[in-house]
Amino acid sequence: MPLKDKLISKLDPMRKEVKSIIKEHGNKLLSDVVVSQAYGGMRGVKCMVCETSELDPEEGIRFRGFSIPECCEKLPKAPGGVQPLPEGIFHLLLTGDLPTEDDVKEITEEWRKRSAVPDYVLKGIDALPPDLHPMTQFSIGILLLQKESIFVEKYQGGISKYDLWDPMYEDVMTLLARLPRIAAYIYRRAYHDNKQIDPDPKLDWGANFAHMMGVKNPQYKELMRLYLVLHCDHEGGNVSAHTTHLVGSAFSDAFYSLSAGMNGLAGPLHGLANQEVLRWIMQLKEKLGGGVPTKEQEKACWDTLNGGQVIPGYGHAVLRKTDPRYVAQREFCLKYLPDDELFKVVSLLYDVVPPILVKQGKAKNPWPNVDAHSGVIQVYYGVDEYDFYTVLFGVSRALGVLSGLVWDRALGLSLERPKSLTTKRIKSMVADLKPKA
Ligand code: AMX
Repeated sequence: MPLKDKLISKLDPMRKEVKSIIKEHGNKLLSDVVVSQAYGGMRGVKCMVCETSELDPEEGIRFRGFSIPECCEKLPKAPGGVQPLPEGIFHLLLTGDLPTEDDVKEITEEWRKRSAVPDYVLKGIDALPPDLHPMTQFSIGILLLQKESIFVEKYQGGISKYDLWDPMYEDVMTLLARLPRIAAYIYRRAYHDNKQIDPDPKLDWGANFAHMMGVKNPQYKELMRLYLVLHCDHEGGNVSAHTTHLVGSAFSDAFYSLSAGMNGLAGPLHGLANQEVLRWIMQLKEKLGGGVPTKEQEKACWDTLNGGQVIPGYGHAVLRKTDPRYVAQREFCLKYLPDDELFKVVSLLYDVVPPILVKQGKAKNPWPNVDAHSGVIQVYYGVDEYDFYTVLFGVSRALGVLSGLVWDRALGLSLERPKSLTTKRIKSMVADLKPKA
């Protein structure tokens, strides 16, 4: 069954289920909120819905119920490849079903058909300083695509809010089809004298992205397939997913919503941590005189902490164990680059950093997250322009947050509008508030 028909077959049952949950249980408490949570980034407050994935603090992410090892095993692979195809994870996130080989071929073909990036978008990027941070260029590139939004056209033509998922789906498919070209264009322009590489219509989405970036080693195509699967989604509350969802709740189209989400991903506490990790490791190497540093790393970690900075790539707002996305990348390294010097540094840091963070006693999770590992693999394949790493993350994250946007409109989710309070108001309330049991 074609992807869109499959999605259509899921809509009514899901809408009925949601409607009946709201009708029967709508006034039951999901969460209490205490004063410190209002000031503390709303950690742990259960107050939003995301269908595509769910994060367990101990186990890590599950995409539509499937863990990372299960996805790596069950999702279709490219001919001759062993890594899961990003088209497959998109199918899973969007429909809730594992795809067949034919399903992923259909998505590859659909994205190929929609992939031509209009000239004015490339010209718009050309007008930017090449040394403007790649995430800024990426966000602008996404916004420039907005001119062709079908969602806007249909909305202006008059459409029921329950039918908005359809033009949203169309925009999402076009946007995903074009993202690798925009990202690769920015990469080649910023770091390779603007020598652009034409897409190869025979390649799948991830491999074509690797090809357009110009990395020759064929293993890199496999890496990118894995990378684009691993970073795709992390439930609804993280900054990039929440921002995309929030902006979309105003019926802003997919281009506005994703661009906003990417601006959040560009923060160093979120996706930008991947570039910061590499910068930090290289500074460490320099400080320690090159080579694989030894336990002297401990001192360098303390210097960072005592300087009031965070150790990038460690800690997480929800996870309380080593991130399975870190583990999957570590397994890739053990297979393809076991003797790489930087991989050894990363492995040593895995021994050194957690006990230090525990000793410092602040971070609730001393274990590495996804960003602690991704950069060193890029360096191994010659992509050593750290500032570009968050764009790679962004291309992947689009798969999840855009699938979420289609479902937001399909379920008719409301404009997001929580209630804020002033400190003055909170002070006036606290005497009468009960402490959490
Ligand atoms: N190094 C030093 N201190 C850290 C730390 C780290 N890696 N992780 C957390 N802490 C500190 C916090 O800054 C906070 O200090 P404060 O009380 O002085 O404000 C304290 O420990 C408690 O924080 P927390 O509840 O454990 O984490 P959080 O939910 O507030 O923040 C995160 C989570 C990811 C922002 C934080 O762990 C961090 O800054 N890590 C480093 C940056 C990073 O790797 N970000 C990427 C995360 C994954 C992603 O989104 N891509």
